[in-house]
Amino acid sequence: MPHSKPVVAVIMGSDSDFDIMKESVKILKQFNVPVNVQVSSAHRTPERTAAFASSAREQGFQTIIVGAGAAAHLAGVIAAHTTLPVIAVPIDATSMRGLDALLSTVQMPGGIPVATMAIGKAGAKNAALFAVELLSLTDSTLKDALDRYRADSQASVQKKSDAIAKEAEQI
Ligand code: RP5
Repeated sequence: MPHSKPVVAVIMGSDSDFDIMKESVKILKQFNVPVNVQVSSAHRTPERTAAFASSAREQGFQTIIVGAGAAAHLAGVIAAHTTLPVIAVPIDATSMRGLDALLSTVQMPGGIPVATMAIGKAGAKNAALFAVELLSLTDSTLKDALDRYRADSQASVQKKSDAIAKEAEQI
């Protein structure tokens, strides 16, 4: 599976975004979803960005995750060139701590949707889980894997709760 054709692209505006966007890559790899990772900027490499987005469906991609900080127009630009689902992660890259990227990304005018996640690592993780959820609509193996992921997450909360209850008894 890791050698199959990528179905999800993770695009970021700068290599400085990778520390956050690797959270998306980790989740996609955990679910054995073939992923293509690229740096492409809406303002520094506009032609490259448009060329990728315009041909993404043809290339076999089913969804695109986009991370960008500052005046973050990358997800909107990519969405303008494709009708594939675009999932965005606003990144904390300036003194505005990601609020600039969040507002630039989430406030898309009607007609060109961008599904915007939370700022930072939680958003990058959820972007990948959301992509897996989309893929699971037509892939029952991924649906089963998501069910297992949720069950594991519930079990880990139960474990933490038991540990805290035990610690509280000692106070
Ligand atoms: C955005 O500007 C990038 O997505 C990044 O978050 C931010 C800063 O980029 P660098 O100056 O670190 O390349 O375009």
